[in-house]
Amino acid sequence: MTERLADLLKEALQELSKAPAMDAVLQVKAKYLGRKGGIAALLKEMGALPPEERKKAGEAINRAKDRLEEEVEKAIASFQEREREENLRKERVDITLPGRRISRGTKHPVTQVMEEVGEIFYGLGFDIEEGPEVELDYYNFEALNLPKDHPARDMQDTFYVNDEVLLRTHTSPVQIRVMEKKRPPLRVIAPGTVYRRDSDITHTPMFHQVEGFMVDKNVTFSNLKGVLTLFLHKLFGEKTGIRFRPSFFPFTEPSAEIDIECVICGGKGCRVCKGSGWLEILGAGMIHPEVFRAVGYSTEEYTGFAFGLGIERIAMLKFGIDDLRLFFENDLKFLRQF
Ligand code: 2NL
Repeated sequence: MTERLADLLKEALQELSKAPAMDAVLQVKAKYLGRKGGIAALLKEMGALPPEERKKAGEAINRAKDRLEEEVEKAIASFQEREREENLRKERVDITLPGRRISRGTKHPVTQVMEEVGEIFYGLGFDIEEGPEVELDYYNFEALNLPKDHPARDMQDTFYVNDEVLLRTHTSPVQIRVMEKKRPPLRVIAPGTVYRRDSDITHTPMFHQVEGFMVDKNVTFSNLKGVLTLFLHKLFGEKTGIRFRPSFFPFTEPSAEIDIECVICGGKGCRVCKGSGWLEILGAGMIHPEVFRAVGYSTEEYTGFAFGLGIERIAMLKFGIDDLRLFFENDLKFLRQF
């Protein structure tokens, strides 16, 4: 029996040493140390030995079992360590590789100009206000001295939702709402999207506008000239020539249109300024007494000026864009240039 035990141990250790992987080690463990394994078989046989031999045989088998168990545990530990190292190798990252570039979007040129206009007026103490794009006829027309059937309503083709509701054709209704809610002194600009039933090479049915106004005691046409001159010089450069021409709007009296020297040809005359050397850039005027009456302001106590400008037109001039439709195609090759 001693000899068979020695052979069994030798065989087991040999198989263990040749085990190529974890599952082979576990097979060896089961084959020799399991409930139906070689060691268990010898322990069973031991019962048949005479009592005086049994003790010695028992001790020998247990020693062999301990030894084998120790070797099996070592083999298991070694394969576990190997597996761990393998996993670490697989998970290794090259921290010197450059990261994936995040492609950044750009602000739309219309947004850029809107923000720049906003910043200039903000610097002059104007508040920036917004309002609904779906408006009441009252705020868009009536309160601006454009009663129903007024011929001047033909100047603007309007998208109507129903008799009383429409898409605002300018941002003036925002200013009416502000005047209704607050009392002078007021300095406000209203940037935003507006809608008109107009669609050709130079008109889109949706476009952007900034309107502004100032109301206080003793606001004069000189204040209008001063503020708008300063604004245009900031926007187009201090050396840009500016001129005021008389004009007409139903909501201002007197009214003016303001031109700048053509930024394309410097005033010599070109295709963009149609040979005149001047570009129309702003409409403005002293707020009409009828508008003050609609918002309940005393025309004795207060005067004010108001103005409006189209953002797309300014963006075209500032960035040298010759086709309005480019703003609304959302072609990234176009948009990324600004
Ligand atoms: C233009 C002309 C203008 C106004 C807008 C205005 C607003 C109120 C009262 C009086 Cl609440 N006027 N706005 C005044 C004059 C001209 O815009 O050519 N816009 C693109």
